Amino acid sequence: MLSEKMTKALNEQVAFELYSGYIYWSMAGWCADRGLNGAANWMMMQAGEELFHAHKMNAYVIERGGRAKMLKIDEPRFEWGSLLEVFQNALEHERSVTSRINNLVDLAVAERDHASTTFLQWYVTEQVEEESNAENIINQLKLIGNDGRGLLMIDRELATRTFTWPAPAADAT
Ligand code: OFO
Repeated sequence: MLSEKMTKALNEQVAFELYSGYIYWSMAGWCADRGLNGAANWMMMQAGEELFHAHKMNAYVIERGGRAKMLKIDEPRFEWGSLLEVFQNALEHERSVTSRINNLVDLAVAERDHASTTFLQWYVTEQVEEESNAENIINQLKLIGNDGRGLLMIDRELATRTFTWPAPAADAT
């Protein structure tokens, strides 16, 4: 069974993962508003991943006998100056998520909660990908600078991203 402290920390992270989804939905809206439909697609797929991160963690809290509590979700940022700034902001956010996941692992280790330590490894690995994805796009956007054709090419590439909600058996919860 989860400790009260671990339950509270996981419930807070569930809300933060939903907040991540809110952020990416907001970024998708900004991109679509500027005709960057590929980037908007990328953000929508990312938001889908975030909802899955929240779902997976909430299911774990319930499975371990914790009391799942839905907490308040903040309103995300609405405006950015450029697509580069959007992705820089996304990377900054992902780094804060990584730090929160690391804190959760520290708590699980301190409590000798081996099940949670193992469960959280999935998120540790996922964060490597989350940061790397944003970093790669930032590097490409920096390379093209103010070149409109380059931006269109990147936008086409971002349009190809897909996300499929994992099947329950692959849920690992
Ligand atoms: Fe859930 O990893 Fe991004 O925020």
